[in-house]
Amino acid sequence: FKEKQLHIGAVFPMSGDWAGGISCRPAALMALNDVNSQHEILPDYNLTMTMKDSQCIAGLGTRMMYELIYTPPVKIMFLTGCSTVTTFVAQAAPRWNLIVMAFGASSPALSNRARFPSFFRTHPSASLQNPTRLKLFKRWGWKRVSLIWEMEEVFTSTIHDFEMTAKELNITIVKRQPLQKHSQAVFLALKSLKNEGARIIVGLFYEKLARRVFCEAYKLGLYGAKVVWIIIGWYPDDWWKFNLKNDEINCTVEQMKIAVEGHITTESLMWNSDDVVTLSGLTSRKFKSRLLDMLRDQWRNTEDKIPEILINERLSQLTKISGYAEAPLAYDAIWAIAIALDKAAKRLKSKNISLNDFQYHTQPNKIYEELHRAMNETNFMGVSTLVYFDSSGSRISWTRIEQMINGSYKLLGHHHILTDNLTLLSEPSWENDKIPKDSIALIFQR
Ligand code: ABU
Repeated sequence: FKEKQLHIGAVFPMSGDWAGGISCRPAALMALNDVNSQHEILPDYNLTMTMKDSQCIAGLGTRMMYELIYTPPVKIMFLTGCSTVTTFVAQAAPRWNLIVMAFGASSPALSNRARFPSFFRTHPSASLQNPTRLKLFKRWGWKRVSLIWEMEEVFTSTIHDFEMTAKELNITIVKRQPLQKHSQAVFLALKSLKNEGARIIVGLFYEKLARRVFCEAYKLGLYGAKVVWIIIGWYPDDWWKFNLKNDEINCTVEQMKIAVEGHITTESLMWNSDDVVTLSGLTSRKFKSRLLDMLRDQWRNTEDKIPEILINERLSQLTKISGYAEAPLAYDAIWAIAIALDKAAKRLKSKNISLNDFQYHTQPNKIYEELHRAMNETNFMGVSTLVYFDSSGSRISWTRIEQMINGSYKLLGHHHILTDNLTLLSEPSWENDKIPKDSIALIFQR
């Protein structure tokens, strides 16, 4: 029995552009339960989490943050997901001496320590994908690429990072195309890409807009043997089939399947190998089976009763559930918070300060300072591999490369940016067995 209470505030995106909270919330709850039922870390404190849904909307998420701050009890740290929300929460948090930990925020902008001094994340920055993309382009002989991205800071900052590195490698940007959400804007943007002769296209957008993009690409014929799309790899499997009717995407599943065929994805590797025993004692295999139980409970207890047969169907295809890929990051985020709290508690004890003395407005704030220091010292084996933070509060990881073949993702290989080690298990399948060209071939006539 742990006598004292410590509270953290959490904002999960349960719907919207990235509904990762669906899998990440149960993963965080599982971690909370595991932390509270052992006695080495935080022996005197029971950790509780007050949760809100941000719907991955910046304004709503910020309101949730205020509600959590101004409704007792005092929260000592914050947990967030979704870059658009996290950016606002993490920028404001230092005003209340709050450290923010994100399990699902990939925006490279968040690595700016001057703007986000109290921010840490278990989710790697999306800028990690750029060296991998460029490595692949070199391998396939592509020197002319086009860029299209949703106008959110998470993507704008990734594109900015891409362009800086691409420039050093003498890669020419054929077309830069920012993208608004509505269908007419998507149509015009893609038409303009097509008119410029775009062949190799890096596309960065949330899943919902991705469906619109590929539907318009189908209508305009911007797909097939001569066009290669390189997009984000963290969408759930089958993302291109979801919600077509509800979101008024005027393409059939068959048309979408044709449009997405052959695209390449890159994404951070977020799962440890099956049998590695982690700090919590869990292996990834065990974590997965417990997550499955948690998800089952979550769906059994929803207000609108979900039939058991549907629950079983969903659980038989975990990789199609939003946030499944990132669930280990949420589990490890809670452990990182608990370890930092424990370390800070021990150091503060010698100064006669308890974590329960934490206040939002004391300056200087010894508890905040010790917590920040402890966060910087994080180093443990988690279900998402080794957890430690660089000087910007982010993580480095392997990148996984996949290709969509006949409606399913096929693993092509991995890349590590620090060692520049690219291991390809197989080359992509190209139509006609030829690597597509990066530009329209010039035909000289006599
Ligand atoms: N892997 C999910 C990242 C979501 C986001 O950055 O908003």
